[in-house]
Amino acid sequence: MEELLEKLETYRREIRETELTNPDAAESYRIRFLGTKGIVKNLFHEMKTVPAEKKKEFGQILNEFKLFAESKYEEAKSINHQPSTINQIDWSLPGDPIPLGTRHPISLVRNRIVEIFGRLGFSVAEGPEIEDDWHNFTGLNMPADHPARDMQDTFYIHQNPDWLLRTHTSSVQARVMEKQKPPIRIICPGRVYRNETVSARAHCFFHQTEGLYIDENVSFADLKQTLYFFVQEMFGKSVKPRFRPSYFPFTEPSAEMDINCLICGGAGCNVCKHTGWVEILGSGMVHPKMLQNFHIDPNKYTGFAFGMGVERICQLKYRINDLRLYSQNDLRFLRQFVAAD
Ligand code: 2NL
Repeated sequence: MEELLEKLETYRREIRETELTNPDAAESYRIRFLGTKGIVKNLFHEMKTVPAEKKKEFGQILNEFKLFAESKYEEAKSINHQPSTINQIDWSLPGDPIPLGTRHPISLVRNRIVEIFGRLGFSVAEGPEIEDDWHNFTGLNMPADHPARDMQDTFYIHQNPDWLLRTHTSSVQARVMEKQKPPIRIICPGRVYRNETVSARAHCFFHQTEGLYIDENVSFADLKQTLYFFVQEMFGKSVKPRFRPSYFPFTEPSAEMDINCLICGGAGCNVCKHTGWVEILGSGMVHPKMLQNFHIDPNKYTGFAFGMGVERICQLKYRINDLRLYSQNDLRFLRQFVAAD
């Protein structure tokens, strides 16, 4: 009995003096003291040698010793837990890359158009893609027998023959003229729909940006200078623009603007159809009938308007030869584009 108590005291000292600062030390300690063949188990076996009248007292002492040995181990486990994980992490490793997307080329070009006209005081106006006949056609001087209204060209909504998918963003300008008095200086970027068979050159939806400027004394000179400024900012100062007379139902007079072909530099290619020139937008002075339709006095106000296809500008800027690429979501295509400036 005396001998056993002495042994216990030695073990207590050993436990107090053991430092369990790493998982390996804690594990050897556990095996030595708390394992199935460990010291605690052996001491309980030695109960057999203790005289019957001392068994109760010694049992208590042994139980206390067992708790003491266990608490040392539990404490070591909780302290070691965190440091051991920290030691396993290599903090010098670079982090996982967060994949960054890129802007769609149509968005890049649209944003650039908006930014350039923004510097001239144009603000962005938006409107619905499902339109009614008045805002898309009739109000815009396109009467019932106009060829663009043909079922072949326009997507109509089954439930109501007055509803359709807008064929141009002029409908947005119509909505602004309806609500706002001049001066009006807006740019309308948006998606438009036409009933076309999809090919490299045609798509059933594409993107337009139209502009409208109505105020007193707005002249054709303002129109030309605004659009010259735009192409120079878009394609660089060396771009060569030219105007050609044209016809649109919403404008009179009307003009189309060409620039020298940036794909072949004038040598002749498919994009410019071997002429050296590519058409980039349509424009003109707002037709007085349109102003009247929206209760704007044509004797007091004049205006100019223009419209361009974003895909076409994009084609010239980034040399994209197939319209279908814009909507196929092929990452090999989409990852190539960064804002030019
Ligand atoms: C083109 C031609 C054009 C307009 C769009 C317009 C809109 C209103 C009033 C007057 Cl509300 N004009 N828009 C005018 C001339 C041409 O677009 O070829 N676009 C791709």
